[in-house]
Amino acid sequence: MVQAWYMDASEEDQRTPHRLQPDEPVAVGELRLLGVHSYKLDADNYETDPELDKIRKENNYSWMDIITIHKDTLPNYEQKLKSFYEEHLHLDDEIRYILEGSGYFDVRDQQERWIRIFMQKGDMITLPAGIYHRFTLDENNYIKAMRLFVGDPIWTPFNRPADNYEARAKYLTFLTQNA
Ligand code: KMT
Ligand code: NI
Repeated sequence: MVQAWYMDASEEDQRTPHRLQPDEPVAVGELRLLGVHSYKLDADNYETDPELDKIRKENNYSWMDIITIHKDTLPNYEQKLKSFYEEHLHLDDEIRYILEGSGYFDVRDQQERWIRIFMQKGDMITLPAGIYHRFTLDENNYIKAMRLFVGDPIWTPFNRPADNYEARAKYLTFLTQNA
């Protein structure tokens, strides 16, 4: 199961775990209440994995590509990392499946506290449209991930504040239904 925990308030290096002391873990059931879903898949066989096929079919994830985030492979590496870590939302779901390496997706809970989700090989996650979130590499500085999308991808991030989009209103309604 995917590991997640509440973050400490330290502004230091974004790539360190930022666990609270004592540790305050977050269970997958709590993530689900935020609309965040996770799966564990066989990343060694992603090209032929029937489980991945099933998830793609059931959710209409027709589009996919693979992104490798490493200083030698990603154009505008520093700039992109900086923008991934700005708090933002999208008008569509963000779906990522980790094939190699690792990193952190941070999401806000109902009380605006940051939850850090540790994503490593075999972990797939879906972040709902309208949720405020961000991404960072961890201290290994490397991740290879499949990006999935329903139809033609639109990656546009809307940095916070972005409260006037319908996707945000819909997401807030979804949250109150779980409260
Ligand atoms: C995004 O949109 O934040 C990303 O693509 C992050 C890297 S995917 C592991
Ligand atoms: Ni994003």
